[in-house]
Parts: sequence; C-alpha cells; structure tokens
Amino acid sequence: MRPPCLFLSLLLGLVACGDKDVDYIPTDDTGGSGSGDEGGDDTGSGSGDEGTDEDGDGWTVEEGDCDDDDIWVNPAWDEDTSDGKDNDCDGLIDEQFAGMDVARQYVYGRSDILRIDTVSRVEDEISLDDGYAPQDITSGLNGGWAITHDDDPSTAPAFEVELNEGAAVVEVGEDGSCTTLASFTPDETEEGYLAGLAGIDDNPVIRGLVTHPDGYYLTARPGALVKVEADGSTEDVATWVYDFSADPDGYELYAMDLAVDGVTGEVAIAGLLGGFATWDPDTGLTLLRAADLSGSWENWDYSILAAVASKHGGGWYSLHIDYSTGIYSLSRFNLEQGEWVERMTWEESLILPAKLMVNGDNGDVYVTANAGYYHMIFLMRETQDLADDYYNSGTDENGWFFRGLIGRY
Ligand SMILES: [Ca+2]
Ligand SMILES: [Ca+2]
Ligand SMILES: [Ca+2]
Ligand SMILES: [Ca+2]
Repeated sequence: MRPPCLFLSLLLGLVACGDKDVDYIPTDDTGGSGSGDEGGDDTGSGSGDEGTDEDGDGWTVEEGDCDDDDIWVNPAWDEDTSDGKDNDCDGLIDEQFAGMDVARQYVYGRSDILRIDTVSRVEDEISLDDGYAPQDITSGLNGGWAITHDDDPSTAPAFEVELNEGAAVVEVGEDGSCTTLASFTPDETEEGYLAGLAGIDDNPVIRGLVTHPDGYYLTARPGALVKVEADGSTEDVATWVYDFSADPDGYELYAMDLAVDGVTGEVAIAGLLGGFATWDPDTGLTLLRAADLSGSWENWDYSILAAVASKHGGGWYSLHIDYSTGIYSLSRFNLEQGEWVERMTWEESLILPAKLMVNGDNGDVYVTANAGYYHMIFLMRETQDLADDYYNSGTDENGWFFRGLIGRY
C-alpha cells in the first residue's frame, strides 16, 4: 500500500516520501490528498517524459523510484540486504539497522561513545580523549564519528575534570582519539535573550551536527547554519533573525538542533518554541514555521523544541518539552499545515529527554534521556502506543549523561 504523500511529493518536489511500512504513519498526517492509490493512473496524462514509469512498478522517478529500470527498486519495497541494490530508495544499499551509537558524557572523567545493538546490549564503549564533552554525534566523513563539544555547564553538566575551552566540532577516530576540526567562540552579538525564558544559556554557541551526503558537516549557531568542511574551514550558508529583543517583529528562529535527510539532502533546523526551517544546498533556506511570539510572553507557546530527527525520505520528527505542564511529546512536521503534529505524549516529570533518532528501516524512534543517577533510551513505537525502556543504565554509577545518538546500518 502506498501512503498518500504522493500529492505532496509532487507538489514540493520531494523525491521520496513513501514509506515501505505504512503502519506507523497515520495517513491523515500528510494532508490526505486522496491521490495515494496504487497504480500509475496518477502519474500524469502522458505528455512528455515527466511522470513516466519505465519499469512499470507503479512509481515514477518523480515519486521516488531511484531506479526506474528495476521493478525491485522503489520506495514501497523493504530493503533486501543481499542484492546489492537500494531497494527502498533511502540512499543506503543493503542496509540493516544494527543499533545505535550514543554520545555519553562523564563528569568525573573521560566521556565515551556507547555502542548499543538492536536488542539493547552494550557492544562497546569507546573512550574519548580527555577534555571533551560530547553533545551531538554524527558519522565521520572519514570513518569514526564527529561530535560537538562544549564546556558550557548549562548544557554540559558540571564537569569535575578540566574541559577544553569553548565549543568545537571534533572528529573522533574509531579508537576514540579526538581532533578538533573547527572551534567556535561565543559571539557577543549572539546573546541568549531567550535564556531566562527557557533556562538556556547563550553558550554553547553551536547546537546540532549532521553529516551532509554531499560531504561536509553542518552545525548551527542561534542565528546561522554553518558548513564545516573536511579541512575545518567554516562558512555561514544561511542566516535568520534569531534575536527577539532586537527585532520582535522579524523574529524567525533560534536554532536548537539539526537533522539531515540522507535521501534528499535537505536539512532541518529546529528552534526554540517550535520554530522550524529547512535548508537545501540548491534552494537555500525555507522558513516553515516561525514561533508565534506575539502578545505577552505568558501567552507564548511554552513548549521547547529540543531536538529534531529525520526518517530518511520520510519526514521530520521532533521532541518537544512543555515545561509548564511537564508533558513531553513526539511530533512530526506536517508540511501542508506548516505545523508540528503531536504523535505521542508522555509525562515523566523527573526524566529529561535529550535527543532522538529514527530507525530508517521501520520508523521506531529512540530517545535519550537522563534522570538523576539514570541515563536511558526510550523506544517509541506509534503503532503500539509504546514508550518503553530500551536501555537503562541502572543506578550503579553516578555522573553519566546521554546526549546525542545516531543509528547504525
Ligand atoms: Ca518505476
Ligand atoms: Ca523501480
Ligand atoms: Ca536502502
Ligand atoms: Ca538491497
């Protein structure tokens, strides 16, 4: 069965928004265009090449068929892990979800990357060099990983070891060796005017880190998307109005996290109070939702958009925290409505969620969280309305905090 996102994908030129397992995406979420029927009758009236389906598998190239000469390749298939093809058109060949790598801070010593398999067993702990406090994690351009590091105690907990000063994008080798690629110092002009509101400081300067399929990293300052090349050079590829106090009418977004769609190369920029934009290397920045900060601040949407993730070729998911009610939610961005649509909520007033990751194979969502002596990962599965412990550290040892995580295929 094909999900009804065909109309949207044609409208917006998205190459692949079909999901091979439709059960975890309610069909009303993408707008209900009614054009999601099976078959080739909605591929145009036959004028010109656009919309043709050469292999007759029911999917045109425009709809996301990434090999229109092969019926065993289109977004409706599950991945066959042994045929050397990208059957499900998610940009990965023969992939199989193998678990996740999690950035874990340790306030009394070396932080590490915890490698956890698909049944929540710890496979490996890769100890990082001294002085690094990882926040975000992504796959390294040359193997290993890349992390964001920052020494700010408002987001990095109060470390009892000496940390490297400032914020940086750092490459991490398979053995945990760390090489600073690009350093960021606090910008006097980028002060955290929302700090009091959200309890968030203007440091750590950068938030979010993704590896773009075109071969570079992207991180974000509050008001800019920053490209970090493999040689460490940096460039602001997009900027936006982030300073509410300086420009209350023009306010757009205060960046909190990034995600990248490995299929389309599109990047999501999620902001405080629900602001949301996407960036594409060819078309640039598109502001999809500005936080509504009209009226007095007591009336603002007090939900904090903490993190965003991509299901490759299948939409943007976010983690919201409503500090006024203590309710957390998992939402998905609805492009037609220009709005976050709540999918699951949970209330755990003592547990602070950190980041999320979507399993590109089946849509399961994993959320890192911390609570006192515990650090844990939730597994969230919409079809079962499930928010379950996937990994729980237990209380043996204090001082560990889970931050970012990435899926492994
Ligand atoms: Ca086709
Ligand atoms: Ca095909
Ligand atoms: Ca694939
Ligand atoms: Ca395959």
